[in-house]
Amino acid sequence: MPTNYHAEFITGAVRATQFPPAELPEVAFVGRSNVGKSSLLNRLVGMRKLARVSGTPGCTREVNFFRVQGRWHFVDLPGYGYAQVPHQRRGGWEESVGAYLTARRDLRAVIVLLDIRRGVTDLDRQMIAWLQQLATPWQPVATKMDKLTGNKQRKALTDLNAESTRLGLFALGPVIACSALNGLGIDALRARLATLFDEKIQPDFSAKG
Ligand SMILES: Nc1nc2c(ncn2[C@@H]2O[C@H](COP(=O)(O)OP(=O)(O)OP(=O)(O)O)[C@@H](O)[C@H]2O)c(=O)[nH]1
Ligand SMILES: [Mg+2]
Repeated sequence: MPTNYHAEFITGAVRATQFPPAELPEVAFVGRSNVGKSSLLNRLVGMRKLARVSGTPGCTREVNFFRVQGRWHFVDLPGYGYAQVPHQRRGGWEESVGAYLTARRDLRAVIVLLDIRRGVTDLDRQMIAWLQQLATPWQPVATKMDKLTGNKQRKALTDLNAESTRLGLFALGPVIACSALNGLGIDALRARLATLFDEKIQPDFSAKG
């Protein structure tokens, strides 16, 4: 299976003045701290070390922009719901992510990551409501599917789908069930992104993982 796109880090920003020019169509990844945003982005482009990953929540602290295939921007956002974040940094989250989501001209859609073991939490509902207010299309993605098996996995996915259907305004489609660990759902997510960018994704076989 072809796995790699050519991707490069552009910049990390904490406020709007530091964002790179909005010259390419963009998709952003949001979700709770530790839900697996950076891991999913890495798996999606087939480069293990592109975005920094950590078992400790609060790993990604800046709005990180990546150029993919020279044609799109993928944007890795700091997570929410990290209780230990001091007040000042919470303010920083609102300033950076808020500025990003409200003002980014070429933002095509936001991928909302939901941990399959947790379902949709109150903070996720707030994020989705915010995206709906901004009329931003969003795609629900379940992460860490490998952590559940059998009936538990099926039930959790059914519940997650029911909840995101209920929250359906501006949703792009049903939940895409993913695992950054074993690659489940990555092709489906790529196909959804390809539709979003209205073109066929052309994998770059030369890129290194
Ligand atoms: N088993 C399993 N672990 C995962 C998966 N995705 C991420 N993880 C682990 O979950 C932890 C958090 O992953 P990150 O990708 O850093 O999470 P994040 O959402 O970017 O977190 P912040 O940057 O803090 O907001 C790391 O220990 C990852 O290895 C997955 O699909 N399966
Ligand atoms: Mg991260």
